[in-house]
Amino acid sequence: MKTAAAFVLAAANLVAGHATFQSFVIGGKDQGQHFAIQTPANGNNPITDVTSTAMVCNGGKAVTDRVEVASGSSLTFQWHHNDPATVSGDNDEPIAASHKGPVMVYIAPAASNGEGAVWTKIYEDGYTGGKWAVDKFIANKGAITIDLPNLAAGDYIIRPEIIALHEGNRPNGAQFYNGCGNIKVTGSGTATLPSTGVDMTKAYKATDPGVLCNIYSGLTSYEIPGPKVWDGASSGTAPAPTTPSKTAAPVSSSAPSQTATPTVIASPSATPIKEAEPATPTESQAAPAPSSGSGSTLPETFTIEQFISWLKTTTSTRNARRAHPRAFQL
Ligand SMILES: [Cu+2]
Repeated sequence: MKTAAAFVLAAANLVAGHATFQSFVIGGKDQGQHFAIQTPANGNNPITDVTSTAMVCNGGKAVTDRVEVASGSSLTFQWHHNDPATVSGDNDEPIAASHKGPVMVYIAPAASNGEGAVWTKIYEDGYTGGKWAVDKFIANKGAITIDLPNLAAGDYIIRPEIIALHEGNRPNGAQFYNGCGNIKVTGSGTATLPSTGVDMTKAYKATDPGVLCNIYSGLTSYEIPGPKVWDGASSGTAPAPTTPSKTAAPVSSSAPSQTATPTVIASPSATPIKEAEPATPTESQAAPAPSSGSGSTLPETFTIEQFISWLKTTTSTRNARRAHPRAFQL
């Protein structure tokens, strides 16, 4: 019974920990919730298949609105855990603290609709000085602020992204969060995007060191996945267009098996998933269960995500001796 109760809490928390991009902030002014933003079809749930079409714009519907922003100026993407954000008492606003990982921003010409090899990375922040980009994101209350390149005036789709690596120690455990919005760049910028960019369904591999990544192993450096940040992205004089940064070798047509069990599961109870935040357990400082080995033990205090990882590491052994081995399959 105890296990079942913990499982329900775990399921609730899985859904509770995520985030979505909800508004632009320009010159300190919020441009309106969902305005010029492709609201994701899948709520705040993560993407775990790096080849999914949701990697492009999170299944959001294209919108015709756009916000105006001057070339080379600062632009902020405001994210929240819930939509709309819970006013108070949400410990996972803007995202669960466990969701450590990098933050990146990509841009594409609006006419492309984001489809194909059209995306250029213009910002990234990974792990520096013992801090993850997500730690700063939380400190900034869900705001990601970048300086736009000195882009030529025109319409663009811009796409902030977070990768949460709290389960990145296992294949297809990393959680991808992205959202797209429309901007109309104004001003006299002259930089034009590289003619070829990356296709977001091919930008990462499940086995990239920055994706299949155990953040609990005392890592001292972190390799941000995907292409390099475009040199034209640095502000100042407009650079000559450069050849697109090389991405990893083309993903073979037989992508790695994506049959791994999905991370997000339906809550077994009928309780509403939103704000079903359990009072316990709190984020502990304890190291999580080891990533490998079926004999792992759960620390005395543990987070829900650690609990889930632990469940997974023990699944195979439990399978061997239980009559209903899939009961706790995540
Ligand atoms: Cu999450």
